[in-house]
Amino acid sequence: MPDIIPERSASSPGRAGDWDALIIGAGFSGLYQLHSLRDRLGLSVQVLEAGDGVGGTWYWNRYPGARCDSESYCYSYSFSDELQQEWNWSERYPEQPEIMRYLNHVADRFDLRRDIRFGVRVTEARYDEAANRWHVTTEAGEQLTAKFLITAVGCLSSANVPDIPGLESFTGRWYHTGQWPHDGVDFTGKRVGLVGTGSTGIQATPVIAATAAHLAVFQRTPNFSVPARNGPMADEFQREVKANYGEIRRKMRATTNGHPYSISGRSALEVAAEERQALYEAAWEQGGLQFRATFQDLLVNKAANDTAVEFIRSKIRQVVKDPAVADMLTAFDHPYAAKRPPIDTEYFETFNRDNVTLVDVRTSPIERITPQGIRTRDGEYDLDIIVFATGFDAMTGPLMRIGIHGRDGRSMKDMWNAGPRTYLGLQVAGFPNLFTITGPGSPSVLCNMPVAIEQHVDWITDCIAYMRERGLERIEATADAADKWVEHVNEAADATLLPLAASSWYLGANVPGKPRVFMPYAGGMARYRDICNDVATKGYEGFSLGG
Ligand code: N01
Repeated sequence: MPDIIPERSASSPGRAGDWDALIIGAGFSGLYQLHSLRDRLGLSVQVLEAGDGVGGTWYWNRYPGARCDSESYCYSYSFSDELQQEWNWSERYPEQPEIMRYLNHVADRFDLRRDIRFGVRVTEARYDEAANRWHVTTEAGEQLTAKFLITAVGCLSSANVPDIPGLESFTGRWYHTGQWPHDGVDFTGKRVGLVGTGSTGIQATPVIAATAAHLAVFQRTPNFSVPARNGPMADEFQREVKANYGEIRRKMRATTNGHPYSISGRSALEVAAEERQALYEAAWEQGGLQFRATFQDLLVNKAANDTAVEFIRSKIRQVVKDPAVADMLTAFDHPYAAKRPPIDTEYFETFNRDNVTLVDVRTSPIERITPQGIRTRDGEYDLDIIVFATGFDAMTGPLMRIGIHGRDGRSMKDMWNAGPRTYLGLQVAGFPNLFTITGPGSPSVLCNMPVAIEQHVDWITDCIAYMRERGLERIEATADAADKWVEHVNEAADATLLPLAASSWYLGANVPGKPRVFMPYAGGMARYRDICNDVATKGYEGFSLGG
């Protein structure tokens, strides 16, 4: 797609406050969607962003140790060759400030800021059928209208602060990692409690432990983690990547997870024990999410998965000196990678420090937060700071907190009270001209996110171009297509081990009262892309289009 920037801004509204398209969110997806609709199609577009800057999830998640688990050279946009040639990454995995520098560079390079309004939170969106317009209301009470409404709100942007009794009585300071203060938190000399051992808690633990007087990690579910093996980006590797970006991007688009590596064709069960061990050792040394690709059946065959579980368990036991702590860290209750697998830098090593305690809140649950700290069934922990690394109301949360009402005033919240229902994760029946980038029912979080985002943005942009060429004003997923898609999403999940993790946020299980439905599409990114392309080639099969 060419980087065409028209001489005149296309983004002046036809009449006050009325736009061709409104986009909610200025993260990876909102920025690229703005560029595509404005600079490729020439539409009038406004982006409404709650934060004071671009970045989306990276704007909010500034917690200590925040770093991307995808490798930097492939956690980036592919739509502009000039952009990928001019940008240099400094490490194997980019740290949060580096991703922010990158996204700010993108916003400047493509002159995006003039069409983004910062500090504007959308509180309601209602579809007006007679006018075929979306009416959007902001927290400040402003009203805007648009023919197309596109949510670019991310999958992990609605913080989940657990409802633990007594939190309001705590006399220290508490923070959620997804709403981290922009001027940072000084842990020096402080007694810190960290609740949660997902990807975030596992990244934050070693960094907080390095300066805190004492760190207590409250673990409910032991988690698998593989070393990230982060390090500086070698100049030679960067040159090689840039010389081969075309091929690398082609490969990323053709794989299940949107990463530039293939999953092995071998079963973990067909190789001899010694060879299996050697392959796991090599993958462990290499580090990163690629560990999942060591064998083709790790995510579909429990016996194969068990071999990975045993390997990781033995590695943790070699690192952690106290056998009782090692027991707590390895009392796994789910298959490896059935929850999003973290990668780490010295997470397990941190439990060998004198100033770190692991607290098992599975056997001894948190009872309440007191003015002094956290009380579990069996102990009291005096704290100056509590850090909640307790995750997000994922995928549906960011959409639900905007009151979205479709045809006949029907609310998305009511419609999804038994779980999300979309067609391709892109549209919801009864909500014409609304597109949900990386919505539930699409691969999104099971994929390297920029790959999933670019695929959705390109598909939406092509769809709107198709409509404009034919004078079509309205597109809406049919209820029948959505029903069939939901069935297919369930089948795809059931063909894997992913639903076996009882507490996974993929299932909504981390938020009390949320329906347990496997939300992302587990059929693989490459297959999903083919399905979406096929739907478009057949004149947007499963959608009803009107004048
Ligand atoms: O959240 P999580 P996260 N009492 O939901 C625990 C992405 N990400 O922020 O498992 C006690 O995974 C909960 O325990 P349990 C990535 O996709 C990406 O870590 O429910 N504990 C769990 O241990 C990731 O998967 C990157 O029993 C409570 C933890 O809190 C996603 O974001 C970095 C509790 C939550 O883990 C979310 O990760 C970080 C309670 N009441 C994250 N409630 C990068 O690539 C919850 N927990 C950079």
